[in-house]
Parts: sequence; C-alpha cells; structure tokens
Amino acid sequence: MRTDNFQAPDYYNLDELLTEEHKIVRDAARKWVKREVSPIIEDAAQKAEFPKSIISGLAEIGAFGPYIPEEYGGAGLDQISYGLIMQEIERGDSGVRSTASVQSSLVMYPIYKYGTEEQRKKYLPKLASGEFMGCFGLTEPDHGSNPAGMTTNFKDKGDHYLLNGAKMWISNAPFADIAIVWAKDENGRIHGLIVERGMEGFTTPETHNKWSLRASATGELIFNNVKVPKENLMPNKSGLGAPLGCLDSARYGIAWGAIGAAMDCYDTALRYAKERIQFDKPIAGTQLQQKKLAEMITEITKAQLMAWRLGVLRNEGKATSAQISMAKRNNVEMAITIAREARQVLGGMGITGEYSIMRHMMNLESVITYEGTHDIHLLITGMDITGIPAFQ
Ligand code: TGC
Ligand code: FAD
Repeated sequence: MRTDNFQAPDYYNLDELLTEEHKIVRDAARKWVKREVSPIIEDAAQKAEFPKSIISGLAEIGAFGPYIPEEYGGAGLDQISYGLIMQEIERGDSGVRSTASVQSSLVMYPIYKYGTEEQRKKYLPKLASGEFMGCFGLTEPDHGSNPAGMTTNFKDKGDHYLLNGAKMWISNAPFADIAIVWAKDENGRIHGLIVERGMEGFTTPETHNKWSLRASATGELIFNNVKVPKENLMPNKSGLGAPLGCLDSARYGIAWGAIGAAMDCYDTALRYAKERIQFDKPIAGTQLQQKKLAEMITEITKAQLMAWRLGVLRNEGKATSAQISMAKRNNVEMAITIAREARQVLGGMGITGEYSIMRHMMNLESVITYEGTHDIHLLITGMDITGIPAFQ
C-alpha cells in the first residue's frame, strides 16, 4: 500500500484568502482523501473498478451537493468551499472527483434549479446521503461537442412520455439509480427528464477498456420506448441553456479539481527529486529539474489565484459562463502539462503504480475532453472576446 506524504503547496499564502470555514472544510476533505482514497485508489484503477465503498465517505465530507441548501440534505456551503472539496478529491483521483461532480452539479443542481418541489424532496436528500447515485446524459454517439444536434426524443402519450434514443460516455451510468436525461420534445425543444433504473426499456451498458479514469464507471444510456411518468419532467427550464447551466457548475468544480491533481504531481516530483541521487547529487540540484519544478509551482500558483477569484465572482453571482470556461481550460491544461513533466522527473519510476503521477496524467486526458474539449473552450473565449461564434 502506498504511503501518502502529500504536502499542499501554497506559494503565495493563499490560505490567508480563505475563511476559517473554508479551511475546516478543505482540511476535512484532505484528511479523508489521505485516509480513505489514497490507500485503495491505485488498486481500483488497475482493476478498472469504481470503489463503491467510498460513497458514504464522500457524502460525509459534503461532496454531494456542497452548495445545495441544508433543507434538501446539501451542505449549504459557498462556492469556494465547493471548489476546495473538488480540489482535495481530485488530488486523490480525477475519477472520484468525477463521481462527486456528476452527483452534485449535474444531478442535484438541475433537480434543485429546474425541478418541482416534489422532485426536490423526493430525490435531493437521498442523493446528498449517497443512498441514490445519479448520472447525466447529454452526449450522444453522433453529438458530443454539439449537443444541440441531439436526436434522443420523447413523445407525449397522454398519461406519460415515451422516450427513445441513446447517450454515450456517461459517468456513473453503470450503477446510477437515476439519470438526468436531455431529450427533445415533438417541437424539437430540449427538456430534462428524470429516468429511474428499473423503468422498462432503460439499460446502461458499461464502457470497457478505458486507459483513463479507470476508477470511474462509464457507460451508455439506452432508451427503447421507455415510459417516463409526466411528473418526471423538470419544468422550470428548457432549451440547451438548461444542460449548459449545469455544465457551468461542473466546469467550475473541475477548474479547482485540476489544481488538486497538479499539486499531487508537483509534490511527488519535488520530494522524489530531492531524494534521487544521480551523478553523486540529488537530481533536484540540477538546473534542468529545477526549471521543471519552478515552472510547475508558478503555474499552480496562477491557477490557484484564478480559481479563487472565480469563486469570489460565483459567490457574488457575477461569474460568466465564458469566465468559467476559461478557468476549466487553463487549469486542466496546466495540470496535464505538470503531470507530463512530473512523470519525467521520476524517470522510469514515473510509469509505475508506486506513484500517482501516471494515473493523474491518464485521467487528465479525459478531463481535458469532457465538460467541453480544450478546443471548444478556446472557441468559447474566442466568441466572447470577438462576438463571433466560430463553431461552424
Ligand atoms: P448557443 O447557441 O451558444 O447556446 C444555446 C443556448 O444556451 C445558452 N448558453 C448557456 N447557458 C448557460 N450556461 C452556458 N455555459 C451556456 N452557453 C450557452 C445560450 O445563451 C443559448 O440560450 P438561448 O436562451 O438563447 O437559447 O449553443 P451552441 O449550440 O452554438 O453551442 C455552444 C457550445 C459549443 C459552446 C456548447 O454546445 C458546448 O458547450 N459544447 C460542449 C459540450 C459539452 O460540454 N458537453 C459536456 C457533456 S457532460 C460531461 O462531459 C460530463 S463529464 C462529467 C464528469 O465525469 O465529471
Ligand atoms: P467530438 O465532439 O467528436 O470532438 C472531436 C474533436 O473535434 C475534439 O478535439 C474537438 O475539440 C474537435 N471539435 C469539435 N467541434 C469542433 C469545432 N467546431 N471546431 C474545432 N474543433 C472541433 N458526457 C455526458 O453527457 N455525461 C457524462 O457524464 C460524460 N462523462 C464522460 C466521461 C468520460 C471518461 C469521457 C471521455 C467523456 C464523457 N462525456 C460525458 C462526454 C464528453 O463530454 C464528450 O466526450 C465531449 O463533449 C466531446 O465530445 P466527443 O467525444 O463526441 O468529441
């Protein structure tokens, strides 16, 4: 079992920008990750299994619905606490953070924002405690970056809706109790439906042979004439803006989460470089390795400042979708670059499961693709600053 010696870098004394509550929440999540995630995660990733044993712990540290009000079972925390929890979890593994992101921002958030009071009361407390797990179906086999083209659809059959279609690449799908499914009505308008496991015609085949996010379960959602009760449609928002609104919340969490993965890679590389002797001295004493380490801590510090400022804007209700998109793109690219550099600092040892770096690096290949690819986020910034969409 790998010993977790992680020490978080804080080069610009960013702790001084945090409240006592932020630090308590962050430290609780950090301790939990050291105790419950680090000892088991490498094995889970090697076996390509989601470690279901950690679900109750994720609920206890407030990772399921951190900012959902307490009356619905959430933790009632602010956006910076939410970000810090995601940072700490992804420090352990991006796949575990994925599970928490999906549950919070892509399942609880739409039910809270777009659902009825009955739907909130029925689902949110169970999702917050981990009794129910959820997934989010937007992507389809032929519509990834362009979800507006989706073909999954439902027809009004009087006392129920009839749902047909398929979603692909869905995190948590293989074991989720409920799915938030985005589908078009007979007029081509997008709505969110809550589909429950057990509904006839609804299946969730698992996606195998991933080299990335191996500790996160991914699958398809297949709808073959599924009868969905009318009360399962979330009525308070429709159109593509509804699922994209959920993505704002999840992308914000990823902007923090990626910092966690980067911090773990940097911390591991720094410690290794100080201990590893070649040519009769620690490799940390060589200019080339110092350049790598110096650039890593610089980029981590910039990303931390960006995430913190975005959190302040989110708390004030002022963060724009384009600002969130920029932070997701920047911080994930920062993390994947650091993972690749850190891997080199460890030489051959960097490719083994003795260290977390290669796992982070492979995980981040998914993180840079999901929730909008790196290129799509460049185009979102491009559109924001020029006013001209360049998607088509
Ligand atoms: P466009 O015409 O620009 O917009 C359509 C409507 O949506 C509104 N909108 C937003 N609303 C809220 N938040 C946002 N971020 C929004 N962006 C746009 C917009 O105002 C408009 O509203 P209205 O009222 O005028 O209709 O839409 P478009 O079709 O041109 O597409 C724009 C584009 C390409 C940026 C968008 O489609 C996009 O972001 N594509 C990327 C797809 C994506 O991110 N998929 C993620 C799937 S979920 C996932 O990956 C989960 S991974 C989970 C994990 O394991 O962590
Ligand atoms: P495509 O859209 O086919 O893109 C392929 C390439 O073309 C990319 O490099 C892209 O940047 C580029 N490209 C596309 N359009 C343009 C353009 N206009 N200009 C320039 N370049 C362009 N989805 C969900 O709904 N729910 C989930 O829970 C979920 N979990 C996921 C988990 C994993 C492990 C992965 C890998 C994906 C997950 N996704 C999920 C799907 C994810 O959001 C999509 O993979 C992503 O949006 C990209 O879609 P695509 O894979 O179809 O790529």
